[in-house]
Amino acid sequence: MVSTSMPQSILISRTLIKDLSDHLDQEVFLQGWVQDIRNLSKIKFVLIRDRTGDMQTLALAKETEADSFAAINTLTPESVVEIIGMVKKNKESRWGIEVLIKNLKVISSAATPLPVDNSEKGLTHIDKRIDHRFLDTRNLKHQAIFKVRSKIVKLLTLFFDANGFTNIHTPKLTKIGVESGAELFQVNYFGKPMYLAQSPQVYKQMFVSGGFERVYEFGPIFRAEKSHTTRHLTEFTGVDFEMGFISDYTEVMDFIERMFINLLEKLPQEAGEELKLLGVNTLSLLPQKIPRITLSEAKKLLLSKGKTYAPDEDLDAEGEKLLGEIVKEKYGSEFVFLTLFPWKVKPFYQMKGDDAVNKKLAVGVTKSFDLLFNGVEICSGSQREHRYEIWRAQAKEKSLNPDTMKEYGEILQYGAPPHGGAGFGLDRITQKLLGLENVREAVLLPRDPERMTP
Ligand code: AMO
Repeated sequence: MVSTSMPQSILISRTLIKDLSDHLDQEVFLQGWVQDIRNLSKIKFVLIRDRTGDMQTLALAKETEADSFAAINTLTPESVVEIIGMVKKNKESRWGIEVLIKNLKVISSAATPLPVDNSEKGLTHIDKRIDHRFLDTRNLKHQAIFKVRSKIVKLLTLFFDANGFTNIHTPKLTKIGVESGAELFQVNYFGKPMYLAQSPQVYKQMFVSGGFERVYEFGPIFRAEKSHTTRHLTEFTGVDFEMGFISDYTEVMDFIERMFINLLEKLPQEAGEELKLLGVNTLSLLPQKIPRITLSEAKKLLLSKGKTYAPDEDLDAEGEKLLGEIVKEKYGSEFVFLTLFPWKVKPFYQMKGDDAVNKKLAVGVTKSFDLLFNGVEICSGSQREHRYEIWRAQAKEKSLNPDTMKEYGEILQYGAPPHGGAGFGLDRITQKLLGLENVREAVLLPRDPERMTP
């Protein structure tokens, strides 16, 4: 049943739930969703929610307009309503206040039953929640994840900006893929094959060489990997950056370290309420300095836990997890940089370590690093090979034909400064910062080998 009073928004402007306590004993106009209804004969409680919180409202037979009072009998959870009411003190309510309804109008009635349980218990399985994600994000705790994610983007953007980086947008339909091991999705482009971008690697290097010196991009990345894990997606959001005129790959790590410290420091000011709701204290994660250990040192540490690896092998997920625990114990840090990965496991465009380093480690390595956060790789980067002839030779060594990558090679032929950069998974950063079990919790509409909708 819909009340037939005038559109209320004409009469009085909206008050957000978070501001209600500033309006004690005043009439307010609320708009939101119905979270819960308790229907007693003379008193009816309607829990209402907007983007800023939830609030108890109540209707009394004597004080609420008759048609509004009656409308509550047929009200369904998640319907959109408008309420005009008086803010009253109530020591017993969990907010210390409540709103006494004068008029309630149903704007959009929700069908029943709801496909997901949006109550605080929220027992619906994640797959079903994602099937109906727009309903799931009405749960303020779930919504908080994406509000924090949004602030992470803001803080990273500000940091890049403050450090002289230019934001670029590069094509996601491409002709080549350069990430070894990451498979390509082929697209039929008017009868010709193209691929969904596996990374903006070539383009970010292109525009360092294009005179910008420092560039960054937030964008979708596609990987045709049939991985069924809690950290792999077929489409994820990459945070990529590239910086020119570096003297060494460690300069890239220094930059990332400052970027993370800045992020963890500022996040509580930006998303304090959300972090509280999610029970996360990012300041407790704050590193003074992120330990840096070579991959071969990491393997020695893992040996003590019974994990063995060949010298030119990368760590597996179990090794990364174990290493996360060891690092926490040994260095008191949630983060660790692993450096100098074997040439065999890294893409051809990375600069090789010098002979002295290779000899010391008894295996050819690249000037590369991964950043692990709580035992999960959230970032990888390197210094790139900017010397054209060596770049060609390295491609050939990995059985790639440099002549099929002319646009890439050209970047290095007309004056390319020494440069390096890195790529993060925004989804994994959000997942690990908030201590979420599954990366899908941190992605509004995830894509994996099984999920193509909504
Ligand atoms: P890499 O392939 O290691 O490096 O990817 C960079 C970061 O992206 C994230 N990531 C993923 N997140 C979710 N699902 C996936 N399937 C997935 N694959 C990768 C990880 C990873 O650390 N061009 C280089 C980066 C560079 O050197 O600049 C690259 O793409 O957090």
